[in-house]
Amino acid sequence: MPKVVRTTCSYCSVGCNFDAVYDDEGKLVSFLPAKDYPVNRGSSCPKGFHLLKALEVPERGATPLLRNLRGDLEPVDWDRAISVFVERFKAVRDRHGPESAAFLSTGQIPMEEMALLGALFKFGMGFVHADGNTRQCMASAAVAYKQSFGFDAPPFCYEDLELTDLPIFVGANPVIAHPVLWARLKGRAEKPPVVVIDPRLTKTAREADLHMAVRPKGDLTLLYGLARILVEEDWIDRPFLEAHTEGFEEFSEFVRRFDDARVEAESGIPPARVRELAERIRSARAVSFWWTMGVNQSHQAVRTAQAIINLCLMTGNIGRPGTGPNSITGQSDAMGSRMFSLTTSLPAGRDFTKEADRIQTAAILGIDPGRIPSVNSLPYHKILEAVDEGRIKALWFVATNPAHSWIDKHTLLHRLAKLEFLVVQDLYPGTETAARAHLYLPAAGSAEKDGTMINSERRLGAVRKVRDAPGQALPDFEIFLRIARAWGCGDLFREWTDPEAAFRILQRLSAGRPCDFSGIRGYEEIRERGGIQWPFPASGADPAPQRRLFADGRFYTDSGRAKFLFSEPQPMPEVPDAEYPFQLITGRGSLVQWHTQTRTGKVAMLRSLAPAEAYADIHARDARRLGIAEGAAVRVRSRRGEVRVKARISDEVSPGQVFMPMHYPESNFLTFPAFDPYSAEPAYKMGAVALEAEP
Ligand SMILES: Nc1nc2c(c(=O)[nH]1)N[C@H]1C(S)=C(S)[C@@H](COP(=O)(O)OP(=O)(O)OC[C@H]3O[C@@H](n4cnc5c(=O)[nH]c(N)nc54)[C@H](O)[C@@H]3O)O[C@H]1N2
Ligand SMILES: Nc1nc2c(c(=O)[nH]1)N[C@H]1C(S)=C(S)[C@@H](COP(=O)(O)OP(=O)(O)OC[C@H]3O[C@@H](n4cnc5c(=O)[nH]c(N)nc54)[C@H](O)[C@@H]3O)O[C@H]1N2
Ligand code: SF4
Ligand SMILES: [Mo]
Repeated sequence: MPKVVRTTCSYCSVGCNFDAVYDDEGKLVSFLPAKDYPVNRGSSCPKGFHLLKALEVPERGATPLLRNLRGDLEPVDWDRAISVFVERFKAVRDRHGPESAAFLSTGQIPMEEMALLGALFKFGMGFVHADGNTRQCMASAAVAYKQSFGFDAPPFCYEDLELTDLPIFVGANPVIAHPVLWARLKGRAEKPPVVVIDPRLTKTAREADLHMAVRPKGDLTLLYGLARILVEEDWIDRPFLEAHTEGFEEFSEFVRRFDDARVEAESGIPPARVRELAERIRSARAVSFWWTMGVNQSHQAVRTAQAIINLCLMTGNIGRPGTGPNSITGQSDAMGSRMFSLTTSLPAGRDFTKEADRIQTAAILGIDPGRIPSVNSLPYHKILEAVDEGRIKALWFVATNPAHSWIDKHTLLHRLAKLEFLVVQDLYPGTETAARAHLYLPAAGSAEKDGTMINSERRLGAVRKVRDAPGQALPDFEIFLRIARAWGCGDLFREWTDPEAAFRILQRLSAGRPCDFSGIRGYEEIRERGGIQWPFPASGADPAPQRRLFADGRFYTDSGRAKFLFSEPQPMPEVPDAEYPFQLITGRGSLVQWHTQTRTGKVAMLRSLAPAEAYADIHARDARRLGIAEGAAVRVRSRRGEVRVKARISDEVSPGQVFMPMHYPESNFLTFPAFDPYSAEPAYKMGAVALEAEP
């Protein structure tokens, strides 16, 4: 019998599983999508299929690297790397206090590692500030759910895609970003009509029955306009509203201002189309909304997400099969990070600022409550402002590449250059961020270690070691433990001997919380059951393999009711004008490219399927007017910077729009640093630019 090890893909949040099969000599002979895993059922996309390829490259970091006096990164052993790490962070803390350093992490490492990092940095090393790249991605959805439902609780299971009569995608392009989910929808025998709300004619929009090419950030007005029609026509679920929600009367009063004329002026969608969608919502038995970055990355993201939630609440499209206001997350473990990274909240949604929560957390962890900071961390952009102002002197980046991915890159690079100490922990020493580090720590990748990740439908999936890490590269978990011991706080982490021991600690932290998974017997049971969705409490767990939340209409707020939250739409902070006449949109460009391409860019097969150089999609009419030919070099300028890329004449954009994929280092030189007021998520999908043909 050949040995088989099953692991979770560490690219997107769909959470596909793969089987690594070994021959009798222990040699890995195949790596294939798991046939009986309930998420992907034997299918996958090319990224996951080539997951191991990105790890098997010579560019991997095999030893720690320390910047020497000549300014070069030079190999050192782990003892030296860890002692420099501890010495420098201690020096910063002793001189400037507990608020003078921060870590910025990810949604792409297992939750056991994430939790250890947070606990080490805050309770062990005694610092206050930390955030994740999930801020770039999911913060708006997390805050929207928390405010409306009382907990960050995406209510759906993937099966809802197979049960819905009317899936409505808002600011989402799953054909390239969540391909296996898209395939599950498209694989249905009876095809439901699909609605896509996106300013671009994306690959997803092309397959829609109704594509609403909304004006960028016009969604909020459009969604309020829809709500107004539903109220006026009384196409609402009164019994549900009365039994399970609060604030509907105020909301129905508020949406009266969104008459046809206003909705058309602000969203660009004509009244007949808005009414058509309202009628479809009214006549469908099970309506579901699926949103991602077109909603989350905006100056009014939280309210836009809540406008979707409100539509579901008022029509009773929640808690039933095929319904829901469903935010699909981005990274493989974004949900684990939201629950356990100890960045903006204590584990399992507890609050740093509440004494009772600190005491409870300390008791479960067996530590002194005085070790837990009583203030919240600054959000990502405020951490960077503090670097600029000299209040933060040291940063530690774990599994993220912000020198490429953060908004308004010139400003970011200027700030990174001010740091006294910059540590980057990554698979590769050549990332744009690692290349700027004083100290680089080589990490093992997901298929080189053990742990757990939580996918978009709240399913805990197992990450398992299927190959050895190169050279001296170590699992992040082991790096954190070594730092803890060298810092002198190893005692606090006595119980955190390995990832599965850490998992048991996280189970205790989850007990009694909405995300309770204390009923799982251990890693083996996650594997046996094909992943397990939270909640899965120690007593009374529902063993059904597909579960959704709120079937009983009870929410996690104090009153048990869901809240209607809304506010007046705000103008975009930067709009096209005579000098910068084009609307910039950024996002995913292809199925085979992952973010900053540190991984997918190293796999020949994937590289061959995407453009090698940065490009901008331009509508034919604009290209003609500006004398720009297909493939020609163009200069794209914003008030933040200027880049040279290739022109791609495309009908995916409308006249007046320019789309640039985020996978190339050029895009974020142009983006405008605006942030949602509640979630502090960057508004990557806006900004005004000018275009010129290069001579
Ligand atoms: N192949 C691939 N897959 C990925 C990733 C990857 O890098 N590559 N990344 C993963 C991650 S972390 C994430 S977060 C997800 C992101 O997945 P998606 O959110 O689906 O991807 P994006 O392209 O960022 O944005 C989606 C759409 O938002 C639209 N949009 C822009 N502005 C607006 C607006 O104002 N209103 C509306 N309605 N739409 C707007 C854009 O035109 C775009 O088509 O993908 C995940 N999957
Ligand atoms: N203009 C624009 N910018 C954007 C976006 C956009 O739509 N437009 N989208 C934003 C979004 S949604 C996201 S999520 C971010 C993503 O931005 P980033 O997080 O910066 O992107 P990645 O390329 O995924 O970087 C992850 C890094 O982690 C490393 N890594 C992988 N596995 C491990 C591990 O196990 N351990 C360690 N230590 N390292 C590991 C990889 O090598 C890689 O360098 O980008 C954001 N930036
Ligand atoms: S769809 Fe997502 S989880 Fe599945 S194989 Fe592709 S990248 Fe991995
Ligand atoms: Mo993301």
